[in-house]
Amino acid sequence: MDKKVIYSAMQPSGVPSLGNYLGALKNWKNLQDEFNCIFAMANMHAITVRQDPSELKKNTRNLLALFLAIGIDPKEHIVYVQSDVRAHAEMSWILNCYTYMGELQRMTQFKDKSAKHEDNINAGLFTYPVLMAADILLYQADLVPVGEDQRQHLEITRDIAERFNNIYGDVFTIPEGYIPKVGARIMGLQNPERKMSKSESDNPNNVIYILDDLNNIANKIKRAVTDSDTEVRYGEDKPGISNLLNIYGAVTGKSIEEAEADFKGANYGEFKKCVADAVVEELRPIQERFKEISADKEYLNTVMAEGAERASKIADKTLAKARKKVGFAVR
Ligand code: AQP
Repeated sequence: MDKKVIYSAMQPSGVPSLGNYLGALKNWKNLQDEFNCIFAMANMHAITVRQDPSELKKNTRNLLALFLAIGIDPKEHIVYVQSDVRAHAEMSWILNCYTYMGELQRMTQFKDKSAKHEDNINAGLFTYPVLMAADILLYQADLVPVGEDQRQHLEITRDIAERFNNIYGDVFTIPEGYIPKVGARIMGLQNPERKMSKSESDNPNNVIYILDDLNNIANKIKRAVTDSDTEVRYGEDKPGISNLLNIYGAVTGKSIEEAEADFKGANYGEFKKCVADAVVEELRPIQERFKEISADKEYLNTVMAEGAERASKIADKTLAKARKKVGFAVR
């Protein structure tokens, strides 16, 4: 029987954060045996926020090297740069015409990002979820492994696909979300009320970037805000400690209850040291492999070219189907 298809993407809008890693990348790696995977560097999404062109190029290559460093196998699976596959832009336009303004106005990411980038509330930021729907639907994905913050975008993807299928018959597979139990929403270390984001630059101590110096990572964790209590316990009244428990659980593969049990009677200093050690040991081999892979420019070029070709073949097939349905000429 054919394996099911997994699709996921990440924006090269900076160095991925520990949130991106625990909410998405770590799971991508583990899903490779069971599924046919397609992973993208979503640079078309990244330009919804102003990017420096040479930085964007560099971040895109680094993101590819990171995908490979965490263990994504580009021979077995497809890894590509979004803008290398033209079908995304075209499908996105078609789907825009099957998406309502009211639906897009409800998206919390649009509200958050427009508040953050008041000087550049562009139409791309507003229609971001439609491009994301095009990404997923072009590859007839069964499952989409994402963090909690993308749940709403996944729901709108399903709504758009169902609407289109209801009019034209079965064009798109309706995708399911695949959101991890632990690690789906990693919060800032200094502000555990807000999610950790790779593009946040105001307070570097709030975010762990997965290519940060390892000593620096340990120090950021040791400086993370906690509370005036002494108990290592998960709870709404303890956002800082809960976030660290979540990080520890996601890194070690333990449930929150198991993580709490590990620190029964421990003080905050001991607890933070264990969390820091676990994160550092998780990231150390990834950083080492990243250094090797990112130095091999020719290899990265080959992976990108092959990925673009393989992804285009699948995407073009779905695009042709949709074009025919809406009454465009089949090329
Ligand atoms: N804090 C988080 N905890 C768990 N998962 C997270 N993800 C993002 N932040 C967290 C997951 O990472 C994947 C890739 O995200 P993205 O690059 O497409 O965009 P994003 O969700 O907007 O991530 P950032 O880091 O906040 O990027 P910027 O700062 O550029 O907007 C997704 O699966 C996401 O759920």
